[in-house]
Amino acid sequence: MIPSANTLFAERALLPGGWQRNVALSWGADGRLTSVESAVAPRNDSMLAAGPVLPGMCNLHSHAFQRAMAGLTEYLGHPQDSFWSWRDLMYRFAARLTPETLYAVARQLYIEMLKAGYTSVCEFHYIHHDIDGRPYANPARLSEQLIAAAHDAGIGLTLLPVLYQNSGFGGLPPLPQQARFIASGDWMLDLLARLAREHPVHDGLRYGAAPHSLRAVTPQALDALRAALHASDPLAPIHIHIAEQTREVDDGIVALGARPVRWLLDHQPVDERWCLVHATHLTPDETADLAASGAVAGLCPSTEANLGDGVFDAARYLNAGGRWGIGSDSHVSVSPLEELRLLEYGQRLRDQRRNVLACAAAPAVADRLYGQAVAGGAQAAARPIAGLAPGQRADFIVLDAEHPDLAWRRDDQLLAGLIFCQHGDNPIRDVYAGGRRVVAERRHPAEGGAGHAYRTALKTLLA
Ligand code: NGQ
Ligand code: ZN
Repeated sequence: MIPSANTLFAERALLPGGWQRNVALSWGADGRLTSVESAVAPRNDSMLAAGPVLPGMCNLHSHAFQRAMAGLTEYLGHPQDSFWSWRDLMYRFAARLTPETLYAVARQLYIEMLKAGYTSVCEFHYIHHDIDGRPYANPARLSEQLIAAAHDAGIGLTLLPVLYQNSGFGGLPPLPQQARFIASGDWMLDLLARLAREHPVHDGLRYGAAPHSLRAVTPQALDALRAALHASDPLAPIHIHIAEQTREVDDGIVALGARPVRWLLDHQPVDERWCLVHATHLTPDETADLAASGAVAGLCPSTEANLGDGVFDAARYLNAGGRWGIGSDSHVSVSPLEELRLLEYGQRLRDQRRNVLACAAAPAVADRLYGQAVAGGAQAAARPIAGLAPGQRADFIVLDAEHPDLAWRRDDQLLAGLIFCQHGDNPIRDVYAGGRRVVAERRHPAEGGAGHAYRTALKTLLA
C-alpha cells in the first residue's frame, strides 16, 4: 500500500500531556491535525517518523532584516558601547534596505528558522517606507516581502506592523534616522485593512499590531490603536517592547510617573492578547502582576545577552504561573534550543544554583521549558499552533534518533539532550509546517537558491 501523505506514525511523540508511545498523527488537506492517538499499532499505510516527534516552536519576536547584520557589531566602536550605540549601527543598516534585499534576507532567515525547529514566526515589522522616508506607492510594499518570504519558505507568520511615532517618552519628535518607521495611526489601520484584503488570513498567516514601545508611542496613540484594532479583530495580538534597558525604566518614571510595565498594567487592559517583549527589568510586584494578567512575556535570551540588556527574573515569573515564549529578535542566534538553554543558564549564573526553572511537579527542566514556550508562543501568535492535538496545525519536528545526544535516552532525557547538549549534526531531521514536510533530512528544498540570493543581497548591504 502507498503510505498516505496525511498520517505519520511515531514511536515517541511529545503531546500536550507528556511523552507518549506509538502515536499516530493525522491531518487534513487544510493542514490541521484531525486526530492524535497514542498506543496504536503501527499501520502500513502511514509514514514512519525517523525519530521522536516534537511540536514545532513559535519564534515570537523577529526583526527579519537584522539577520543580515548579525555578528557585525562585535567591536568596541564607542568607549561606553551599549544597546544605544548598537542601535545607531542598526539604524545605519536599516537605511540601506530595499524590498528586494528584505525579501532575500527574510527568506534565508525563515529557512534557517525551520531547520532549527521554529515552525512559526511573529514579525515585529517597522521599516515601512522608502529609503528617503517617503511612503511607497504601495504602503504594503515591505510587509508583502515578509509575507512572500514566509510563504516561500513555508513558515507560519503572524505579521505585526509597528506603530512608531516618537523618539522618546513625552511625544519627542522622531529622529531623521527613524523616518522609514514613522506612521500615523490611520496609516497603520489602512495598512492592516489592505493586508487583510490582499493577503487574507489563514492558519499560516495572521495579523496583529505592535506599538513599538512606550518611548515611540504616546498613551493617546496607544489607546487609539488598541481600540481600533480590537474593534475590527477582537482577538488580534498586540506586541510591545518594554523595560528592556534600565534607561527606559528611568525615563518612564520621569515621563509617566511609573515604571513602564507598572504603567502599562495600570493603564491598558493587558490580557491574553498582549505580548510584552523583553520585560527585563521588573520589580517583584510587577513580575507577579504581569504573571496574573495572562499576557505573554516575550523573552529573547540570545539578543538580550548580546545587547547587554540584563536578566529577566524567570524563576519568580514561572513560580507565579507567568506565561512566556521565546524569540530570536536580532538573530545573532536562530535556535529555540539555544534560547531555552540561555534562559536557564542566565538564572543559574545569577543564583549559583542548578535546574532553577524546574519545580517539584516538573523536575525535568528542559521538558518544562519546551512545553511552556510552545504554549506561550502559540498564544502570542494567536494562531492554532499549541502542540500536537486535534484542531492544531500540523507543525512538528522529527528528531534524529541516532544522534549522539539523543541515542538510548529515556523519554524524560530526550529534551535535555536536545537543549543542554550541542554536538555534531543538527539533531532536527525533518520539519513539518501545516502538514507539509518543509525540511527533509536536514535540507530545505529552496536553501541553495535562497542562500545564493542572500549572499547577493549581503554584497550590496555590506558594501
Ligand atoms: C528594535 N531592538 O526595534 O529593533 C529594537 C531596537 C529600540 C531591540 N530592542 C530599537 N532589541 O528599541 O529603540
Ligand atoms: Zn525587538
